[in-house]
Amino acid sequence: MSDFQTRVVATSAKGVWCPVNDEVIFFHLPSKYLQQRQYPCALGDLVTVDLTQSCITGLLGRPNQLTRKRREKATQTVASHISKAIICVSFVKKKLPLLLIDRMVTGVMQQKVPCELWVTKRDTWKSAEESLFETISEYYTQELSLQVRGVSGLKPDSIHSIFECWKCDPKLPVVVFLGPSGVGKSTLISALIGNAIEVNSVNPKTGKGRHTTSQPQLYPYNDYLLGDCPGIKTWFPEPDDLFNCFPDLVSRSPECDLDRCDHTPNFSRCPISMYWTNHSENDLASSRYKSYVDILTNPF
Ligand SMILES: Nc1nc2c(ncn2[C@@H]2O[C@H](COP(=O)(O)OP(=O)(O)OP(=O)(O)O)[C@@H](O)[C@H]2O)c(=O)[nH]1
Ligand SMILES: [Mg+2]
Repeated sequence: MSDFQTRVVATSAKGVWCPVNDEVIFFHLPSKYLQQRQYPCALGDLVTVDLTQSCITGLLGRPNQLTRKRREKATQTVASHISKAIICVSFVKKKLPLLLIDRMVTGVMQQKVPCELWVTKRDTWKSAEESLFETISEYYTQELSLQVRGVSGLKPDSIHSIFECWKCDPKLPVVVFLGPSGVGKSTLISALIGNAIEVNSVNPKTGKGRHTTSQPQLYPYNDYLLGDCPGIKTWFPEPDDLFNCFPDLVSRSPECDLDRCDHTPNFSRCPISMYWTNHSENDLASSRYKSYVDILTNPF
């Protein structure tokens, strides 16, 4: 029987699930990949499958993809055919994880995947959270042209209306939700598709989630495919030419003409590192410089 073309809608360690007619069927990965501990398929991939052997036979070209480096594990392709990556974060003890935001936003932007930052659980915010959100939203929107939204999974109408303003490119139907465990990724997707996906309460002491979603999965929503992913702790952007990925710092910093300088405090004569080390204001630009240094000094 000839190969059948379909799309990967869920992944696990041993294989993938793909729709065939009205059913979603499991397909094994060829054993060479399992032996090499390589994982060739990602959410959203178009693949060919052998229906009689229940096996993947080929992977079609990806118009785009999002990859994530992982400690002591092979780099993972999170998804392909992506129109948007939604980076989700929430307040923990009235604070936002600025370092994680910078790591994720930088990493995703470096891969030229369009992204937005969604700060979740808006129904729980008090005036302190609203005001911090305003400050952060203004900065990231102006400096990085990043769309920042405050959202609540308990208010489905407001999330539907976000999607109504977008135009779906049929070649890039995937909208992938990324972020730490417990921020409400599955709850947002449930609110959109109108079906309950399993969720769990966050730990009341640490504010951390319980890694409820363990397998990446796509859910159809209008013309889109919404990608629910397991929670992540961090993201590792590429260190090459990293300073230029922080245009807000570039525009605020003095010139540096030192040879092979990375503008971190490791280069004590660097005018840029001197400028930020002596910068007394505890503002978002300082926090962004700290994120920049953290990414370079903890690349993996
Ligand atoms: N008040 C409120 N609670 C929410 C909201 N979104 C999610 N929650 C709660 O936060 C907890 C975690 O939500 P999930 O949707 O499971 O979070 P997740 O990001 O999918 O977590 P992982 O699957 O572990 O990565 C659950 O108890 C949800 O009910 C929201 O908008 N408002
Ligand atoms: Mg989840």
